Amino acid sequence: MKNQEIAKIFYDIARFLEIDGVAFKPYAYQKAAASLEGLKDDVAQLYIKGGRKALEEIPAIGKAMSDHIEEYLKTGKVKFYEEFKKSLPVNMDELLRVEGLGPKKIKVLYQKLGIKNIKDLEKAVKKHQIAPLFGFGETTEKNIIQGIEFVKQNKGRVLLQEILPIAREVLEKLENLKEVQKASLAGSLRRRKETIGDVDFLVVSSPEASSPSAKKNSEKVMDFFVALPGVKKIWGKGGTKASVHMAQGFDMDLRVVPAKSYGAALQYFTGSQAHNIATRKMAIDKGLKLSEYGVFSGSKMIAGKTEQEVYKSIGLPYIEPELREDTGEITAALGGSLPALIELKDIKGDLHCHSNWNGGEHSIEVMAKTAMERGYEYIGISDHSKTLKIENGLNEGQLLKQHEAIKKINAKFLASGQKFRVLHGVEADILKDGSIDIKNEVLAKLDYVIASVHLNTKMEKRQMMARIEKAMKNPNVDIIAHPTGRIVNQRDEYQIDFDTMLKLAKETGTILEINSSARLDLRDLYIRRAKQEGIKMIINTDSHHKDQMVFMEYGVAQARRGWAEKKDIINTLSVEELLEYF
Ligand code: DGT
Ligand code: CA
Ligand code: CA
Ligand code: ZN
Repeated sequence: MKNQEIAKIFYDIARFLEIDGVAFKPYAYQKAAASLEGLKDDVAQLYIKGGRKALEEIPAIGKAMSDHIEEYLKTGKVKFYEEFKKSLPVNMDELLRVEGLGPKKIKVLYQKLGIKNIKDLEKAVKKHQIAPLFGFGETTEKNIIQGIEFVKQNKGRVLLQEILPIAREVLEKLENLKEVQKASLAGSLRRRKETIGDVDFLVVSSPEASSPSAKKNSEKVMDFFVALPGVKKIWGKGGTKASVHMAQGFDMDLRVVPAKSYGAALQYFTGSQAHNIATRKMAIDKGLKLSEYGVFSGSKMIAGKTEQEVYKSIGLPYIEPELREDTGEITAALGGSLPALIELKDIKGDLHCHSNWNGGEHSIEVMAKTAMERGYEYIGISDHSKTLKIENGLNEGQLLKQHEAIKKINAKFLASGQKFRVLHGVEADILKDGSIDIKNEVLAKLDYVIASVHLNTKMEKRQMMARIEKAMKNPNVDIIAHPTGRIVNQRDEYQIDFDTMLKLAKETGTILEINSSARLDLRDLYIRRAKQEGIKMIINTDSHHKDQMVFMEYGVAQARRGWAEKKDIINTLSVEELLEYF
């Protein structure tokens, strides 16, 4: 599909326009790009069938955008875009990964110092050439140095959200092969780590691997695997092991194991390595040997078929993959105090959703319908507030109007005998001084209030904590969204002191959000500490499009990695309980 390619071009054009200081237009391109990304149909097909008219019917696509799309479909290029690129021939994607650098600064760096990529940037930093530039200074240079470090550390690891859907598709294809009896994800993906080095699959081929024809079957699986669409390079292919490089930029490993060893192999290849070392040691202490082939007492195999059986044989209950990091799960397992982890089905609603009243894509009704289809009992609409101009944030008057609109929608649900409820919230900005950008009398009318830091994020720790303290102490504020500001693979957290944040949350009864988007904020270790302190959390998706509500799964996975149980997460409550809580 060409949709993604064109969306990427639109995003890039938006950046170029931003650099040139063009008003409004960048936003139009961003909206068009997002619309293409969310589109189920292939634009090329739409164009073939319906021509220009069909293109202009795509949401957020006007005349100019249709011109670009048509040109791209015909020539593979967009001239408007090519000219921008010529004027600024830098690796924009790479440089933008450096926190502290925006498109405008990148242009200055190119014009003044000829910087085209991170390598050039590093050289310039070493020579201390950045700080003296107009508009940069010592602080910016320091931020850039940190930003480069961050990019380097995270190199090559792909976001869970990006990779899991692709891996699942492959898994399904494997499962559908008649030569495959059983298949599973393994490795960090099964543990749902927030970033993934490579994808690991484990397969039992049918019939039994010990029968004479088994080898052939496992070879067929190998052949299929290395011929999957998207495979760009084959690192290796043997009788039971294959490894490939995908066009999307990551590797995938596949192993075929005999059914009698499946549990042991799954345990081994799920990892983590640290967890494996700990379990192997437990086996040794019992006079046993644990390997990817099974659990052995001398030469006798005593377990291996299932993971349950493997754990049991070394004296442990089953341990959920998300816990397998050797961070106390073995001790907890031995003491019978493993957490009963929260599950996706426990979630009764999503309270951080945006509508087209602000920068979201869909009406409140469409978002509500999507939530119902997910089996939720409620959805919370929390549009941005006026400070966030890029999102068309709402002011007091608009919020009050929205309140009436939501009342009407709820009246309709009630009239049709449906239990479903739309709750009205807001995602209000925490200003530099910690005050909320919406008047308290309006906040008080809403069902709940989310407060977040979006702007002025480069503050000293003490200032930032004072800012957050003031926000939490506002009696109208119920939830702090994405509390630390980090974005996986993109941005480190703000200068915060998490202990203080927990203390304040406890004092004020403020709920901390686990944001399911690429932020995955809170991160797992913070979730665990919040839980230990008895702080309540909420798992939200921050959806700006109805299709993003499926991201709930990732927030839940993150919560599980943080040992969270149902009782720790408030959107497992019924709507009545929840409203009472607020
Ligand atoms: P990744 O791919 O970097 O996100 O992380 P993993 O955990 O998926 O690591 P990977 O793909 O290298 O290996 C998959 C699992 O196989 C790993 O979690 C544990 C196991 N494993 C691999 N190599 C070793 C090893 O040298 N020792 C032990 N104990 N286990 C290993
Ligand atoms: Ca892996
Ligand atoms: Ca691997
Ligand atoms: Zn939001």
